[in-house]
Amino acid sequence: MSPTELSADLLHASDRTSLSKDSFKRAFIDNLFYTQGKFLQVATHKDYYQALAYTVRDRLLYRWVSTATAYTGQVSRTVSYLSAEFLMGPSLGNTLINLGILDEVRQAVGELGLDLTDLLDQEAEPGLGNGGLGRLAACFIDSLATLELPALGYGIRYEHGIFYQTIVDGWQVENTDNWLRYGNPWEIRRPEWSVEVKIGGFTETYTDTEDRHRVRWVPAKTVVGVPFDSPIPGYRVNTANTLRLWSAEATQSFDFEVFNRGDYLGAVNKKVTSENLTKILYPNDETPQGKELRLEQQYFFVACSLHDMIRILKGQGGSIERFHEKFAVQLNDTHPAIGVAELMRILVDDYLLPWNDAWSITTQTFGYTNHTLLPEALERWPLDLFRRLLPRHLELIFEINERFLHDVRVAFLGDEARVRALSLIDETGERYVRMAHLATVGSHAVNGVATLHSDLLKKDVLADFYALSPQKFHSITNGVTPRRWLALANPRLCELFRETIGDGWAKELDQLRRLERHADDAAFAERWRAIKLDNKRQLADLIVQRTGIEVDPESMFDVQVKRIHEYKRQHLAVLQIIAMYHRLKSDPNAEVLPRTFIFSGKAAPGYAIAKLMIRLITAIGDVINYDPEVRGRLKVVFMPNFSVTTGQRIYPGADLSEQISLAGKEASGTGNMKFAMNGALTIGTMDGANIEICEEVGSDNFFTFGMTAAQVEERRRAGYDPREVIEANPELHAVVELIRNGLFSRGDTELFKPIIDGLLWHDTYMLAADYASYSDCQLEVDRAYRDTARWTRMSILNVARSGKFSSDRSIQEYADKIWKVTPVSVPLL
Ligand code: T68
Repeated sequence: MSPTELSADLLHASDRTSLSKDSFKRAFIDNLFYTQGKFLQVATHKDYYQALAYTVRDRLLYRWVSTATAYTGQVSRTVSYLSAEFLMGPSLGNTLINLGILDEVRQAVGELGLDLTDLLDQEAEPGLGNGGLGRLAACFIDSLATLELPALGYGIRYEHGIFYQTIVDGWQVENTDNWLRYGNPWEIRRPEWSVEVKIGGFTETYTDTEDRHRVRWVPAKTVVGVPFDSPIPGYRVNTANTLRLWSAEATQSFDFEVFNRGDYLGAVNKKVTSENLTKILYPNDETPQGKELRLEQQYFFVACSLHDMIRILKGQGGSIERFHEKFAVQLNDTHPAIGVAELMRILVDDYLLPWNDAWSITTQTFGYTNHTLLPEALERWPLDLFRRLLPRHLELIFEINERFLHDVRVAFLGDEARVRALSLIDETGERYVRMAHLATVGSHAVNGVATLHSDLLKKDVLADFYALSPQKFHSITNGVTPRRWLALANPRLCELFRETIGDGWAKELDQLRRLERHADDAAFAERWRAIKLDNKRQLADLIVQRTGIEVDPESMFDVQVKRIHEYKRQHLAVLQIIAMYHRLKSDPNAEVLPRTFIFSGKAAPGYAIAKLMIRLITAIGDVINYDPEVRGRLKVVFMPNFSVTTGQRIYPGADLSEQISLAGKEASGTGNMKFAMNGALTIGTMDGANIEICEEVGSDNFFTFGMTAAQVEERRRAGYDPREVIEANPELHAVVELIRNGLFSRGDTELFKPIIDGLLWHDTYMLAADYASYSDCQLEVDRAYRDTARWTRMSILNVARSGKFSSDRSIQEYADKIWKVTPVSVPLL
């Protein structure tokens, strides 16, 4: 028997693989004893969780090893998804869904006297991302595995993820995240595949044995990247792909040379410095520039990952010339764009390939996804910082640039303005490397994340690149995984799906269309409403638990959850809430539709205005929630610490989804999709994927307002004066005055001055211009909500028509248009 057959034989019917309930219970007790060292009677909830996680992981490992074995025997093209962020959320629940054993496990632990929900709540969330971009990476690897596509997710194992947000006296306070405190049962450390990464130093020329001039990089230091692997199971398939996150370690944990000189502290210093590299996740500040450690992080994980791919290629007997045939590498934004220069360095310096061959391999390897239109968010690195860290890469970038600009000059004779605009180096002031240009030039495919976004990329941000190579440009609208965002988050609704249309929808979300024929069925609508009400009750419980604020589940839950940013315009919603409050105060007996406004989201720690926006939300809550005249008809809640876990509890309980960014600013949005598939109706601008959601669900089932991206442009060109608009609108004017005069700051007229001044003097995101339209649209929302039958019908149609927004559809498009990869089905060993 071969070793593989031998272990496969041992695995069959073992307590570590069997999905039967009895076997599962035995394995759970076994893990509790042998990994946690506890008996059932004395164990804590944390112990139970750990034991359960290991028990489930054992069942996964069988699929994981089978997948690795199947891939090793194949030469099929593999996707490498390079992302500085993977916002995975807890693994246990999702794994149970994807393995199809949620109910069985609930029963098994129930028979041991435990409640599965309590145990699921014990898992610390790995918050290794800031928001949409990191969560997209997580949805995408779920879909890659579900579609049985060979894929690896490559990223960074931050010791501290996104900060934990608390609200103190109405202000955001950032607390250090420590997700690894109790260990991580889902990861396996793989020191045998560690990679040495060089940083700093200088370059020198030499003559090789064949008398050719070559360049050599003499680095200043070396760090070791150690991979930690986690399994990513597909939904009800045998495939379990790998998420490989790199952790930085010192080459030697202790510097004996320094020690022997008698410098005891200095001896450990080097180790500490190296390990700082992957200590923290950077928040997405508006200005990403100038953070040396951040560039180091980017290079570190990209270098480790490319090295790892070459190891895999070699392991299969492949030659370096075929690198691009084996790997399709996707750059999730520009954070891994240094990979273009690193692959060139490897091919040209280490493998001595001719430049043109190296360049052809490189461009056939990479694809680049852009996620932002905000010019200030485009990554640029000051040249001297870049040279200090990556001297050889800078030389290569200069060379790439020289050759590229030659092509530009040939394509646009005499157009030196275009040459400057396209250059990889920004020379308008201090010199910078433009990472989006490097990514675009180094990739065979560039894509935006929604139709409008891709169009604007072609028209503005990357217009000159589009003129040069239009065939490179694609549009792939984002999606979200229905496994986490429906099956796991909204079990009640999914039970209704199951009874009505079966459960094929979880793999083929378009099947939700079959719900359409029940949209006018009164009994079905009644159940639909009852489910929403139950979800709202649960959410209300969570709200009182987290904020102390009591809310009425019968009121409309009007929700805006996402990062706090001026362009997302949480403050536009605030102005509208104050107007409603003002109306109610003017006529206390007015017929007002009770609403609960729920906000949640983090502000980047260095983004003062965003933090002040949070303070404004909590401040209006403090006034409105406790005003007896309001009689509880309006409530404003700020839920602290928005995360994947809190999202899972919020989306299913929402009636109204606020997607109110200024048109042309939100690349796509993905929360908008999660709301729609959970039966919330959207009030939104024609921005990002809102446009496509509106198209899919039908404009009768969607509340649109505000200027289009084209109108925004037009208005700006015509000369926009916000004061004019505010003065001409008595309602808006009154609202601004209330804030300005200190109603929400106990008379302090300074506190919210930056927001008010911003509004009056600049209004960069044109709140005033969109205000009236938003306010009218909210009245339309009120009317629709009062007609319960109409609202329910709209809600059902939103869900039924949300199939397009499955990340399975997005990934299929990437596979067909960009990666050219096909599925590999995995037989169990
Ligand atoms: C988001 N971007 C887009 N960036 O804003 C959103 N940035 O419209 C889109 O739906 C989503 O990406 C997915 O495509 C981000 O989330 C970041 O989080 C980020 C992180 C680090 C640096 C810059």
